[in-house]
Amino acid sequence: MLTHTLTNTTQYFLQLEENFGAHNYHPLPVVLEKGKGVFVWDVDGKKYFDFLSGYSAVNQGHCHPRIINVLIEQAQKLTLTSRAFHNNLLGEYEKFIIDFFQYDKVLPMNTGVEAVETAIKLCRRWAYNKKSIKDGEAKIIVCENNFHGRTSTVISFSTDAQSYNGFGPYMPGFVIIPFNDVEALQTALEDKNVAGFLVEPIQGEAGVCVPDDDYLSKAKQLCEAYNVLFMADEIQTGLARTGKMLACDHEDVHADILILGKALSGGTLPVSAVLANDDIMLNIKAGEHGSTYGGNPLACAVAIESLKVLQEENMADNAEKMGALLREELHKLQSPFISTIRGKGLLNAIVINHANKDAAWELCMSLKENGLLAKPTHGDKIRFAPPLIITQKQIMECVDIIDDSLKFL
Ligand code: IF1
Repeated sequence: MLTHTLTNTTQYFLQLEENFGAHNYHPLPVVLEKGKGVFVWDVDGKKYFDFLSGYSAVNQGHCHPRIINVLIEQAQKLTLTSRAFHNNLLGEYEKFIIDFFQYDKVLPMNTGVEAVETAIKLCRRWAYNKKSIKDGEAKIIVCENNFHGRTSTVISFSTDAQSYNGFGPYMPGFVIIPFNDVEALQTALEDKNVAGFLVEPIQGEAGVCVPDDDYLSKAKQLCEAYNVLFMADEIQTGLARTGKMLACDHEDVHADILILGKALSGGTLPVSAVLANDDIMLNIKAGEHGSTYGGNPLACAVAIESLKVLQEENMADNAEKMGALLREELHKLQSPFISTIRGKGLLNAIVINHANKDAAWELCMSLKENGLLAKPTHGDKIRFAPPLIITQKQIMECVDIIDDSLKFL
């Protein structure tokens, strides 16, 4: 095992957070102050590959020059109007994003979980207006081991004890079924009060669980047959991360409600969105839903540029190719400590198999020493999700770092 000594500068910043911030996270002991592309630098000037990418918010790479330029220019002009007045970017953004993803309408929000909340409200409202489910009785089907965010409604259907326990009372109206189980979905759909099915195309927090190749298309067909809305939470899987613009694109599935966040702003601002066709979206009327910052001109300008950058720089293709290379090279290491290597595009995870139950954390500490940042989840899994602009040469360099670091386990 490597011994990990922290510099005084690093310790100073760790101590500040320890003393003055809530203790709701357990980060790696590294303090970053700069980012560019696939790299970040800590307060001592040490350089790292970023293999987390802000949980996939920084798909375009840190401080992408085009996105930052638009951010700066718009910030000097107009940043917020609220929705009490119009602004000259909202409509342009709305038109751009609905053309981009082929929907009739978009509803702009800020954080990912707000977009999930919006989708839930929209789905229920649609069910009462269009499906004549009795008011207050709509149900939404969700999957075990889901992660959709942290509001009190959304954690009400979490099966993760850390997210759920001790935060009740909980919101009713959710039915939990196993992920990647079409039969369980069909059984659940028999309930006439079901309005929607909310699913992550690949379960991120669960440890990058990739479902069967036809799971999403079968689930979508079933939802259609039962007149139930298929809602895709592509907050993490979306925006080129898995090798297509959307993870649903791998199966040519067009969700009834599409939920986006994270990389919609290239890691600069909280920008999220819910997309749907008129038959669904127009059930919410003026004054019934919204947000102070939702659709602000700064967010609109940044979101347009963030999507353009993904498309014009072919980041989905690169994610597909570099992801395949990364998994192939990781397999070649034949490490006895890696029991599983899985993922799609550049959304990947390895599962650590070691007598020491802290091995995944120890490995991340060694990776950090060797210049690569990754974070363990659920004890034994480590996510490998670099920015989508990573090159072949850099992937090979990173695999060498991983190989070296495994020797310290
Ligand atoms: C944290 C994980 C990632 C998400 C999906 C909605 C949201 C998220 C599919 C909410 C957010 C985050 C939040 C972050 C950890 C993280 C995460 F480890 F939990 F699974 F990305 F991998 N739907 N995911 O993944 O979006 O409101 O946060 O903008 O610390 O909670 P948000």
